[in-house]
Amino acid sequence: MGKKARHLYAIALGSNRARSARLMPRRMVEKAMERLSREPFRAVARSRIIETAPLGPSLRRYSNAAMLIETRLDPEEMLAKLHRMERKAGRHRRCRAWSARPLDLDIVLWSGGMWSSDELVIPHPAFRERAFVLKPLASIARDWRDPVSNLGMIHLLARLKKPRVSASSG
Ligand code: A4P
Ligand code: MG
Repeated sequence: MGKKARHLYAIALGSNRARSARLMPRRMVEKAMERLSREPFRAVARSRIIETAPLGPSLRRYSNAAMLIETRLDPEEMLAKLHRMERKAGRHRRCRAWSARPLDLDIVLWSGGMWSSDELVIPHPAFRERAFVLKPLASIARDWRDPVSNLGMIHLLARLKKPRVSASSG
């Protein structure tokens, strides 16, 4: 029968804990980018790696980046692969949310539009509020539109930078 279809994914990468003295966060992200460029993946675009201030209780700065990846893996298979990579990088799933982690790999968007299961929601529910995701992503996928808001990455990023009148301070 026919081969499985090719899909395009936008992946956000982050790290804020050194695995060892030789594997600092930036290097962790670099290594993950290298892995995401080999079978069963094809790297379509890689952003620069940027240093960002932590959002949340962690005190360590993050290294963040984004990639566009082509693969025949479907979203659940993709998530399983990313989890395996996180584990290999020394991440323990039971550690509490928001804690420092050697590697965090999130699926932000995919070419199939929206996806929702118990395990996985695409677009990633929080990405519109996160400059550390939007900034690198806008640099490699400026014309990709969020299927929920119908806004492009540049627009989402600009909206985030604009001061808003709202109840929440910050
Ligand atoms: N999951 C659902 N949808 C998705 C998706 N689209 N992509 C599920 C990936 N995973 C998805 O993930 C928990 C579960 O979410 C997964 O098992 C999957 O089934 P997780 O990575 O363990 O945790 P989380 O939901 O990502 O929450 P966590 O770890 O509390 O924090 P976040 O939201 O990932 O944020 N500051 C800076 N500057 N840079 C950062 O990269 N990252 C975080 C972590 C906090 N502050 C940061 C940064
Ligand atoms: Mg995550």
